Amino acid sequence: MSVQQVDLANVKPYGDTLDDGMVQLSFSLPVPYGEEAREAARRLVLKMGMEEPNVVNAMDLGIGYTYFIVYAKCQHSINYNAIKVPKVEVERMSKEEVEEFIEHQVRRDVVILGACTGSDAHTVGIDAIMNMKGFHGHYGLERYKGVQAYNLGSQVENEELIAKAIELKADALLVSQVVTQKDVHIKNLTHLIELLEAENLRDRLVVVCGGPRLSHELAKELGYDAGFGSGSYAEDVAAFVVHEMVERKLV
Ligand code: B12
Repeated sequence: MSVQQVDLANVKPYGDTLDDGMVQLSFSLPVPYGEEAREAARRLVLKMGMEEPNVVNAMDLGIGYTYFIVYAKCQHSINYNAIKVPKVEVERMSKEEVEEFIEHQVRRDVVILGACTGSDAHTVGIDAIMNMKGFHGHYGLERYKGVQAYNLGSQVENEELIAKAIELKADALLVSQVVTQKDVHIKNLTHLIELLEAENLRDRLVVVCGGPRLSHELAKELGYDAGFGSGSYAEDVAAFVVHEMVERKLV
């Protein structure tokens, strides 16, 4: 069987055969379940510029709402070759390599404070990075030799995080933001940087944020040293923090 060559300058969605454009969409409409609802979904997908919409599932959500799954054909393609995504540029290191780096390059314990800040109550992300047991088989920072890791939990006010950073002489702050409704994360993350600047602490700390809807690009825009999204592990952020400390002579 010969494998068809992919044209990376014109990449299209793939369902059955290469370049067939097949996509699956799911959405809800505030209309009662029925044939008119299915037709409304079909027409909406056509308006999105898709071709051959096929409403494969419609589900009554009650109180006049319907949920749909629609298959359709996308006509657009993208030039994959032209994509440049700003990423944290640091060589990947294992836990043991980070520990060795700390021993030989930092030569003292690294104090890292983490919290999910503001009204955000999602602890699982910051726990995945910090807690001893870690996530997906990747141990968290609490288990690292040479790292003093303090996980303050969730709903931590920025002022409280800064007070702890001063008390514990932190080297790095790890801020988790999971809720992004009404851009609450932007306001909260910006507020922290403003407070750090007002306290003359910004330059003395490595400040990193993370969460499923955060990118490195957004983090940099907001004044952070780095941003980590879904699928990050403790060693990713640890490698960044220790390299940054050495580079900025914070050791
Ligand atoms: C569990 C959960 C909850 C639990 C949280 C329990 C707890 N102790 O954490 C409870 C029930 C409390 C909850 C409440 C709410 N939730 Co909720 N929740 C979830 C859910 C199902 C899973 C989140 C999770 O645990 N993911 C697993 C972790 C491991 O992934 P992660 O957070 O992405 O973390 C990884 C990376 O992002 C990164 N990372 C994260 N933080 C950091 C920080 C740093 C420094 C670094 C380096 C990396 C990093 O590393 C982690 C590991 O790779 C998501 C939906 C989903 N499937 O994602 C909704 C979700 C996050 N919740 C949502 C909402 C809206 C809410 C509520 C507002 C609902 C409500 N109306 O009350 C409340 C908010 C309460 C509050 N004040 O914050 C929305 C957020 C939408 C948005 N865009 O803002 C989601 C996406 C659900 C949805 N589809 O609507 N929720």
